[in-house]
Amino acid sequence: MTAPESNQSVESLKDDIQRHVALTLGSDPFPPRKGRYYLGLCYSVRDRLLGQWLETQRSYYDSITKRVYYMSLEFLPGRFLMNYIQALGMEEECREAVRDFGLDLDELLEEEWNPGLGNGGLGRLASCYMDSMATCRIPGYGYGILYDYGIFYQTIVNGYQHEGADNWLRQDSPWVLRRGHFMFLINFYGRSEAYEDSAGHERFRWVDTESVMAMACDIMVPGHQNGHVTNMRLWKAISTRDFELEHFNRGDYIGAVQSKVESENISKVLYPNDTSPRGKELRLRQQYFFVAATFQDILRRFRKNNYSSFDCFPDQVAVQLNDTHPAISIAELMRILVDEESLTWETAWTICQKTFSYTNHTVLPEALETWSVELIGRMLPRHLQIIFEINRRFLDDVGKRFPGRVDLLRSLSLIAEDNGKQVRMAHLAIIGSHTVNGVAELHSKILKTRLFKDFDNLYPGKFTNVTNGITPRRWLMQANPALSELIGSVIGDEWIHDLSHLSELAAYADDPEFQQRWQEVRKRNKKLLARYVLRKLGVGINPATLFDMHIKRIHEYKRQILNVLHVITLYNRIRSGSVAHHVPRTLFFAGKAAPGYMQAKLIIKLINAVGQAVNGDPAVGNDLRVVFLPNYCVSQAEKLIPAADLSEQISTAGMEASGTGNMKFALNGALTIGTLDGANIEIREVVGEDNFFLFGHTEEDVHRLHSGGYDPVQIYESNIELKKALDMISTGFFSPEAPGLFRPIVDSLLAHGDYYLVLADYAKYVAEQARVSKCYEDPALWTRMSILNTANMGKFSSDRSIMEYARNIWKVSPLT
Ligand code: B1H
Ligand code: IMP
Repeated sequence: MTAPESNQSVESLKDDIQRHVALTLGSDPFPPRKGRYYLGLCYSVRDRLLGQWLETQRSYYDSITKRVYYMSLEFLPGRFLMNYIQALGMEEECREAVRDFGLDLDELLEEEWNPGLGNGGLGRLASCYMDSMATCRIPGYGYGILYDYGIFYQTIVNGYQHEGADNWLRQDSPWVLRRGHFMFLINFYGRSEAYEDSAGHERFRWVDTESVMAMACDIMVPGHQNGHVTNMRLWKAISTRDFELEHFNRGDYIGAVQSKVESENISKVLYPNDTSPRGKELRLRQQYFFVAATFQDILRRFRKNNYSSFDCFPDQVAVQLNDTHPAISIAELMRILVDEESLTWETAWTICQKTFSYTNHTVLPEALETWSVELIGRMLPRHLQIIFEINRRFLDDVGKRFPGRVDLLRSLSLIAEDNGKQVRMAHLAIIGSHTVNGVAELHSKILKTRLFKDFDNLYPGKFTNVTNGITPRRWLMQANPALSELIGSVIGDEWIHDLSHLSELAAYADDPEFQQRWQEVRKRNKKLLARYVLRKLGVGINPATLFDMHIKRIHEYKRQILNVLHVITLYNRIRSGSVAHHVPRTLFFAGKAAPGYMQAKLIIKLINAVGQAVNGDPAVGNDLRVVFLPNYCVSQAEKLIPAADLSEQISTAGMEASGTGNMKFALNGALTIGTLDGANIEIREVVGEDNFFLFGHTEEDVHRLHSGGYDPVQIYESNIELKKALDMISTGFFSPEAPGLFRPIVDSLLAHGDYYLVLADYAKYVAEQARVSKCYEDPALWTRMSILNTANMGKFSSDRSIMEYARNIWKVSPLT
């Protein structure tokens, strides 16, 4: 069903675009208008992929293959149009076709809204993995929720973050295929009722429930020029007819419509990951809604193969839990197998454990999910019973293996008792899975030796590591066409599906001619970004300065504040003339703060306030500039990263599980200044110590300092530059209209113990930044380091990660 060659010619593409403008959109094709022709192009490209999608889905059935279900409450796919065009290999045709209409492809691409169905790294990782599953031909699906409102739209007003609603579906998306005929019934609330079956056994059923329908909405995810198109199925909540009828029959028309609207709220909005979503009833409803719909779909497919028993279920189905957000799946599959399919508990449990695997993405205690027993009992009464039974059997077993160890029972139990009874979702996920993985070597080690030490003792071999990766298609080929072309001109294009080929670039690291071309590309990217910043912010920046970027969610552990202290230090040095000459820098900050995270929002205000002071000070001139780009998203990252000289990866050691932004920068030839945290460690290993700016306390140091004896005030008192910077913040230098405005930031560092060890790392950070400036002054050295970064990043392709999951965890092979 692949479109015949002739179809892809420019002329037929043009015909298709105009046909869609006229017959799909009902618009006059003349004169050609950007918005309409953008959609005409979308539909024309979509047509060309749909055949491949159908064929791929059919091939899963024909080959009776094991399928992978990647369950994630978040996806951040970024814009689709260019991704589809490049997957089909029709970029040149598209450029020419729209040019013939007097339009520019790059401008049309900007018409597309970013689907913000995720918070940050975890959601973007899920999308990189979808891309790699398609490119590696792993038979799999992504499952999630089609939120009407994605992550909020950020604007900066008077230096403060403002949150706006991201109504991305207002205009319908050409990429979302709504399957209106494809709905599943999802139940909530009610009660669990005991009854006796015909054989006289006690059994349970879930009755008196409220229900809502889940409608399937599909988005295609194509592999790179391989004809394989994977499906991402996102559920949308639709009210049930029964629900409405009940009210209508009572003559309550408005009540009927209102409850319809309320039941559809389930898929209305993505939760921002702040203020631990703990206790938020709607969030648990979202989780179960998506889990229950997904399992009905999984079982529908499984049943199509007419298996005589469920024993072979794990040979057909692998389910990956992207963090604990879908962990209620374990209780749901048990409920289906025991209550509906009448399997014994033991058989059902074996099937569960063979089916699930769980990826942990964080060790921060406030981010580990728990749900109150009260809430689960009310919303999912049968599931709570099942969780209690899983726990009873589990603790029984532990008790037999370790008699007398009450402490162990307490630490391993699914139920935490200290803060009212809470279900620990990570414990459920660990017990119900065959494999648990962390997302970078250090993170996986912390899981085994600290966070889940007792589980690791109990289940040797269950814990493992799969270091995260990123897709080279979006993060090099699409985001950085100029560098891709330069790379292609010397080593060919094989890196696009085998990133290890980049190592061939190392041979050119010292070649003056290649170095010059490398510099030209980087300069060009920086100019493009300067133009974008001018357009967006009205701020002029100089592309000849060192572009220093800190772009990620705003969080205290990511230590934007450490960077700000360095900026203030540079500012003071420039003002006092205490440096002989300064290497001019432009600091880029971008990222969203969770709406309920006050300290993070104050950090945004501080960055902007420091920017205002620095940028407006004539004594500084061009030597230092600070810009905060509002509304960081995938498309903005694609513009920023290829223009970066320096990548800031400065989290407190042990706190950033992996990071993936760090990989995107290094792949594009930026150098990293970073701590020994998350994947930084592995990046440094491959790019080489000499090509990485390292500073800061190690994870073990952090652990030791947290155990006692750390005194930030003493550091403050003994470091003149640090003291000055902090005093300026606390006494209102950057907020003359409200001198105490930033006091909470300084208090967290001095009065409240500096949990993130900002002061402990300050001096080493500033010293390492001086080394950065020195290296930057030697273009041949810097360029060599930059080339070697790109050349050595092959390991961090998400293709490598996905093949590790496939081989070691899912036990699936690529389709041939
Ligand atoms: C990561 C999250 C996360 N870890 C809770 N945990 C959420 C937790 O909405 N919530 O409730 C949402 C997201 N996200 C990130 O995962 C890590 O911080 C990164 O270090 C890591 O690179 C990324 C992907 O593994
Ligand atoms: P699903 O994965 O069951 O939702 O099916 C997706 C697509 O796969 C369908 O639209 C069909 O094109 C194809 N398909 C579904 N069932 C079968 C089958 O039994 N044999 C071959 N192809 C199928």
